[in-house]
Amino acid sequence: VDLSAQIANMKVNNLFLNASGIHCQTEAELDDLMQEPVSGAMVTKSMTPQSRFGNPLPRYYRLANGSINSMGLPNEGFDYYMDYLKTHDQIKPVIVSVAGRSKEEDLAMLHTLQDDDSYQGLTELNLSCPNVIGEPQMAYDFPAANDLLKEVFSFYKKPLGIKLPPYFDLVHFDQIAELLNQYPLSHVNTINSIGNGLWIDVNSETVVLKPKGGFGGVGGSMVLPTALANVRGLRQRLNPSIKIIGTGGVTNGRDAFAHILCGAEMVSIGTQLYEEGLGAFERVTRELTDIMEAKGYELLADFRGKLKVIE
Ligand code: RRO
Repeated sequence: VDLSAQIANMKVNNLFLNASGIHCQTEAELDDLMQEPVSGAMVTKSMTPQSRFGNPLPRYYRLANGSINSMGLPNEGFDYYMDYLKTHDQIKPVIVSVAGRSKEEDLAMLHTLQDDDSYQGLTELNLSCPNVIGEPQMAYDFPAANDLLKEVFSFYKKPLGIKLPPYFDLVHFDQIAELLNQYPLSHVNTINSIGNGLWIDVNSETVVLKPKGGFGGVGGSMVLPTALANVRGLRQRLNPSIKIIGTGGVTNGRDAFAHILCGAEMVSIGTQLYEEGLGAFERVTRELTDIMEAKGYELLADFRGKLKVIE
C-alpha cells in the first residue's frame, strides 16, 4: 500500500512523525529520528529564542492509559536548531516548532526563518503549550491568536501551520475555524495535550508532578476520543487547503486509521513513542498497512475523511 502524504511543499512516503516534544530536543535525539527508517517526517521540540531548562522535576509521569507532563518548554534555543538544520543531511523533512513566550518572541523567530533563504521547510507555531508558568494557552484566547496571526502573515510567506489545543464545544470549533480560515495556513496540528489535568498518588496523598502544584498536560490513549473529535470537527470546518496533522492517543494502527478517517493527512505519535521507543513507527505502520490491505485500500485518500455517520 501507499502511505504517502503531502503538506504544502513537504512530500512524505510515510504519514507518521513524532509528536513535538518526544525525542526531539537534542542533536542526538534528532539524529535518531532522522535515521529512523520508517517515519516520513520529524518535528523539533518547540523552541524559544533562548535555551531553557524548563520546569523542575519530576515533570513527566506515566499513567495507566497515557501520561501527564509539565515539562515547561525545555529546549536548546532557536539558534541550536537552525544550526542543526544547516549541518545535518535531511534524509526526511524536519518541521520546525516555534513557541515563543510572547508575541514578540514568536515574531522574532518567524522573521529569522522568513529571511533565511537556506530554510524552505515547514514551520509550526505552537499556540497551545499548557505548562509554562504564568502563560495561558494562546489558542484559547481567540482575539489574541487572531492578532498574532494577522501580524505573522503580514510578512511570513513560507509554509506555516499551527499547533492547537483541544476544544470541547462545537461553538469553539466554529470560532477557531472561522478565524483560521482567514489565513493561508499550510496545516493545523491537533491536538496538543489536554491542559491542566491532575494525577494523584493516593497512597502518599501527593501529586505526581512538581510544577504548578501537580497540574499538567494529559496525553496518550485516554485522549484519543478528544483528538478524533478535534480532527473531525476541524476537518469539517477548515478550508480544504489547510491540511491536518492528527495528534493524540495513537498507540496502534487502528488509532491511526481512525485519525485518517476523521481527515488527518499525517499522524503523530507522542506518549506511545516515548514509552515504546522509535520502534513504534515500524509497528504502527505495519498495523495500519495490514488494516488497509484487509479492507482493499491502496491509498490513504481511499478512506481519508470518509467517516460514516449513523443516519
Ligand atoms: O514543554 C512542555 O511542557 C509542553 C509543551 Br511546549 C507543549 O506544547 N505540550 C506539552 O504537553 N508540553
